[in-house]
Amino acid sequence: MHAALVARPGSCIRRLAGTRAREIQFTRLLRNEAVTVAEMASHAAARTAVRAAGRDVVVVQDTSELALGGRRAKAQGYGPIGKGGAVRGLLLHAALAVDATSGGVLGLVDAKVWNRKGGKTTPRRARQTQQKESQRWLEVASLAGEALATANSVTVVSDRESDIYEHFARRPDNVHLIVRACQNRKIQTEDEDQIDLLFPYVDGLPEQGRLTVKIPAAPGRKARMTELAVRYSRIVLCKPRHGVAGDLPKTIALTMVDVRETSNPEDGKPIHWRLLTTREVTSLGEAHRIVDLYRLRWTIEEFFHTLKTGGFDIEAADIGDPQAMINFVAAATVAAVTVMQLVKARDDTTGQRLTDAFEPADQPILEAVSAQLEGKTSKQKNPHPSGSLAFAAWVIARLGGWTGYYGKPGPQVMRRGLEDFQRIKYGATLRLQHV
Ligand SMILES: [Mn+2]
Repeated sequence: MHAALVARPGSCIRRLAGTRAREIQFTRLLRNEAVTVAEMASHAAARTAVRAAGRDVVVVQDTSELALGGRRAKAQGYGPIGKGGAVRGLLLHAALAVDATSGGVLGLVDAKVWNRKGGKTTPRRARQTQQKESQRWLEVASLAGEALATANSVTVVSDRESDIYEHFARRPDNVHLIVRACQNRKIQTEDEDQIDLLFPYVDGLPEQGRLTVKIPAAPGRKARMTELAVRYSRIVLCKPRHGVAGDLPKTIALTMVDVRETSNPEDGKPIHWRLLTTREVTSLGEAHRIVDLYRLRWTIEEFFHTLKTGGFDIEAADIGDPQAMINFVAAATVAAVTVMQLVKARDDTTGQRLTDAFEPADQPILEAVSAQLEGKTSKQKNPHPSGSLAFAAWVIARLGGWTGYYGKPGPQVMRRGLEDFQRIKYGATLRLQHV
């Protein structure tokens, strides 16, 4: 199934399966209870853990809504996503491990795919759903602590949705957090009896320095170099009065790093990030590091882009059975991580090793394929050192139809090439077994 997904993930399931009979077979496979999202995710996480050993790792996590339709999707049993409930679909929460030094993607840490209960949602029901769903942030932190236990350090990074008191209170000892704050929480100041509010307190601090950073391009925004004014301070959060478990500590000591753009950009709003972190910050350099680690969160946005419009077109998969679609999304998630690694490795800027995305046993096969591709066009040599991920990206891109002359291979090409490689690998494995 994984091979078929890499082959034609962007097509509807009927085209994917080929015929009506195969479609039924395929849907049955996806419905098969033995294929679970949890199993696919934990299998991928085990491979990621090997790659993460001894490194400083950032785990970026976020949720994405998969819009699958309106009335028809509702009739098929898809729950509401977004506001208003007219759009139906699934939710995907994904967490990726990234090398904190190079920014290279190391693999999937966790993936959850779920379907919200449909029907009219009362405010009470909506609140319960929200509370249950908010556990996803905490679960990634706890999973990252276990699965990546051999990493040199683990920092879990997430956006404003994850600004949850419990998230900070329950983080594992070996996991640091960087969370963009959205709640103007009560904080304790030097005078223990005096309670202040977080945002006005930080706004009132003197500027402690400036940083120049590159803001990546986004829909409706060009990439730009910009200057950020920096403020940081140790702060003590007070436990919220309502809606938190009784066993949580009354206060949590954290650091806030506040950065804001000093000029107005041509397009969009100026940046203002209030970052809460469990890491200590005592200098401008350390504050800079927190901002850099937070900026790696961008990787998860790129990943969702690959999964949606950029390569896999997952929202166009026409699968009527929500359970089958959940499994389909999970399998595509696993495949899309590899595709993204290859796209990012094509210019060899991340300096990643081949084993960051492939099994060690894949290397001789990739080398053999590379030699064959080079032989056909003498002008075209694989310019990258053997054993580098860039070397593998060159091979996979050529297999995917990239000529090597024009443009750069994107996710579509890598996806096709990876499918071809899996076929070659399967053939090679068969031959080895029969000698
Ligand atoms: Mn988010």
